[in-house]
Amino acid sequence: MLLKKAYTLVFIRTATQILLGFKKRGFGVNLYNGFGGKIEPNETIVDAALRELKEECCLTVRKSDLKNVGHLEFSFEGEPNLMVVSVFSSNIYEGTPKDTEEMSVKWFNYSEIPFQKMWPDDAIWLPLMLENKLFYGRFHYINNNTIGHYKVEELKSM
Ligand code: 6U4
Ligand code: NA
Ligand code: NA
Repeated sequence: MLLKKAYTLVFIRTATQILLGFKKRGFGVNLYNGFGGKIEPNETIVDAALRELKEECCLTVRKSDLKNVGHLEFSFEGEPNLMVVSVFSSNIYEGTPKDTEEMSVKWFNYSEIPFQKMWPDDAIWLPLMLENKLFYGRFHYINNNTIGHYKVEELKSM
């Protein structure tokens, strides 16, 4: 049995661009990603998503504007944990994105997403999100750069 650990991952998007954060420390360091982190005890998934978004890039989103668009699961060779990630997207936000201790923020045109500087699984499921599809993905990593087996599917509902 794998021990499940729950995380959030939030993407802020406009009609033409996506906001990514270049992670300066910790898990996924030196990679661009959405904003998110561990869900704390006594916190709902949505509350955790909004808290991490605020902490990592200083943006505020209303609960009702946050859409759960995907569900991802990651395991790593030789590790007992299953990382379970709820993925959210919003195109309505308040504030101006700011660099923080954890992230340097940057907008990317959809045609210029830096997949070579992101987790390898992103290139597989992120295009579905950009097409406004709902998705499920399960990835097993052999090491931090290499995906072993994986499965991705489009969902009809979350
Ligand atoms: P600390 O450093 O304790 O504050 P915290 O911000 O709670 O950490 P963190 O940053 O370690 O948590 O959470 C990992 C983040 O990386 C989550 O948003 C999920 C995301 N993530 C993990 N594996 C991923 C992967 N393979 N592809 C991806 N995002 C991933 O796109
Ligand atoms: Na984080
Ligand atoms: Na964090």
